[in-house]
Amino acid sequence: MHSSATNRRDFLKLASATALMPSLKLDAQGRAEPPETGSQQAAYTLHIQNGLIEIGKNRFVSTTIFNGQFPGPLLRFREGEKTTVEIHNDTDIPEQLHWHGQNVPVDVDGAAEEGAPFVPAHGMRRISFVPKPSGLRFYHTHLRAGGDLNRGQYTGQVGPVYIEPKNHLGHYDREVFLTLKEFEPWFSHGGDMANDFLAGEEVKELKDHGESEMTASLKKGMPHGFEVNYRSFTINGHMLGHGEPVRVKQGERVLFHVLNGSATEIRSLALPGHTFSVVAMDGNPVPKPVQVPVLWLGTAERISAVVEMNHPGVWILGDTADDDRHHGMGIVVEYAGQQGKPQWTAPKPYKWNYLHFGNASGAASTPDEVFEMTFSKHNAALEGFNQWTINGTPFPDTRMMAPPLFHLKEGKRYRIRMRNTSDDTHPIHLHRHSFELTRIAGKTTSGVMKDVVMLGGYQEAEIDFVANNPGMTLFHCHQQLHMDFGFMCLFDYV
Ligand SMILES: [Cu+2]
Repeated sequence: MHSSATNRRDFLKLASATALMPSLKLDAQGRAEPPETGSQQAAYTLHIQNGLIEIGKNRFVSTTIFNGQFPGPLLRFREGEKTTVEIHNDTDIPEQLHWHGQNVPVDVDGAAEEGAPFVPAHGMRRISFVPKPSGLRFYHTHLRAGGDLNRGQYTGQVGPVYIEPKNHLGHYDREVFLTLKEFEPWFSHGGDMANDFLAGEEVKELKDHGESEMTASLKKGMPHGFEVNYRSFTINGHMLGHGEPVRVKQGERVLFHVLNGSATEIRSLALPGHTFSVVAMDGNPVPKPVQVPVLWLGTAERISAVVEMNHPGVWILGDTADDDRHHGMGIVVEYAGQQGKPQWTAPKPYKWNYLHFGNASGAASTPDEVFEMTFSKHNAALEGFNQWTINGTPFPDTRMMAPPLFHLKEGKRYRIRMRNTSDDTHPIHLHRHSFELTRIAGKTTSGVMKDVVMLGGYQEAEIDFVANNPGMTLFHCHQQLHMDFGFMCLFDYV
């Protein structure tokens, strides 16, 4: 699971990496310990550095990581208690560290598009903030990678954050954190990503529009725009069969905190003979913690789910995509006293539907204003890369701030009505605010609070948020290729 102390020592020897900072205390599993309350010092020190990680036996990946390990150390905060973090950048490239899913000020948030300062190359930033809301969050780089697969979230710059809630997520015996991540990316024309797993109907008008534009482009002899593929797939930095198994006992209730740390991929997870009781999405408790056979997570989504260990054996907790699982996307779950080869059984096809977790009756509160947004793809328009637009406007491919497309007034409630004229699924993300799902797969809902939501190909969805955190606010698709090639816009407070 977590990189063991031995692996970490080996790594340090191999890579001659900077020593871990003394203020970062690690437990036996390589996780950082919770900060001391009231400490004037930095609770955590993070080092962005180039290094090697051993994802399989004698198989090392060279990438950019935090503190010599992948995933970065689990940072535990207490909701509402001010904390200080030092971010050192030991690389040659100015970096951004984004606190994903937290309602923090712009200068802490870590997105240059909003105006947050960079962590200078070979420099340091010391930031203080009040962690919130509670639950599973994460930190990751927020650099544009463009066509450079050694930058941005194609690297190993991902680590989990857990903000201790005032009320715990029901009854469980212990927590297991799982970070899903691919390595060794390459480009090809077109991809093979699952696209039929989300509940909801395609909207004919959106499909006609998207398909006619694609047909015109292909007729002109343009190939499909570039997509990213990966050679290796990992959970907690280890390919299936290479890390420590998750060791469980019969009757235990294990709370899995799953983070999709991918740059571009949608992931699924199943555990043969078991079901997941989803208690929180993106760290926020859901109104209805229903049981599901498969978890689906778009890029940057998180799910906290309890699994009752009532089916003894040695199992693969793995991706339902055979090819990705065969290339490492899985982890062994081993019951005490059981042995043998880890077993996999494919689950029945299952449609992922956010509606299951929300309040069925009663729509959400009425918004003060509705923003209409149409997302479009222009096939291979930017030197072979697809260009993305919001209402016809692509975000400029520079680090400069663009003029805000939408304006907010503090305290008002806004609805974003999203329409997708492309065949791709988009994990849509709003910075520094949480939003409520209000219309999904053609039905109204309420009560599910998130910061990333998947919008299916040619589908529509609506999300609401309250403008409660003044400052420039970035909205984008979290698929790195999409955000890097135009799929972003800014909101400002007026
Ligand atoms: Cu997208």
